Amino acid sequence: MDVTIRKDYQTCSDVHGSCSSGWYPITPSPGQTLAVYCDLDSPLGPWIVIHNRQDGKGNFYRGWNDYKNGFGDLGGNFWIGNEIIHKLTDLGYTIMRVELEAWDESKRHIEYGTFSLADEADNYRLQATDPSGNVYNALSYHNGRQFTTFDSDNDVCGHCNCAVASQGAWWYAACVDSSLNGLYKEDLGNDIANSMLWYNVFQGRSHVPMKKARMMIKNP
Ligand SMILES: [Ca+2]
Repeated sequence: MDVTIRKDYQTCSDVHGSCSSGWYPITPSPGQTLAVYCDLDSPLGPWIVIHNRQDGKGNFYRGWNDYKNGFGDLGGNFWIGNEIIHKLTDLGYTIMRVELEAWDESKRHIEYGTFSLADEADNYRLQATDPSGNVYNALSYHNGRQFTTFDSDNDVCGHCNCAVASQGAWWYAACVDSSLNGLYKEDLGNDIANSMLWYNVFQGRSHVPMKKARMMIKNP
């Protein structure tokens, strides 16, 4: 896929100041327009939202091609697609912010000053370094790992497929400190290893199901 950003909306920054948060078109390939959500409300934006989960709607237990090409409801719960994330990071969208909301409605965030996905030949290998924020860096364990889905096992668990074990798709190692595409579960006080989780959101607990999660990128 040849990603070009439409000149009139080359970046979310172009609409900053004159418009509010909303959907703006980019052109991932000639003749194809993709709406991306530009978040102008979160600090130090605007951002292009690449992943959003705000309730239990939508199936995130999907295979390689769905995660490659993207899926979901762009007005609700979605994964924008590994191919376009790779192309956008290649174009310089190399700052990534994760926003989390727990079931007690407390909020956490972490930003990565250096973020990129490699190409499909390298199974969309993750780089996420230079963290800052107010939550544990639960991507450190996944930094440098390839993407794994239930039908494409690129993790380092020799006896398992972490996507199957964790019911999601992620840059699994063996297996998770974070898994924002895991199952949507309510937090009733017990850790749930295959849920949409972020390690150590609450001190002393490892696999806490999140209520909301969002990932977004911008250029420096
Ligand atoms: Ca494996």
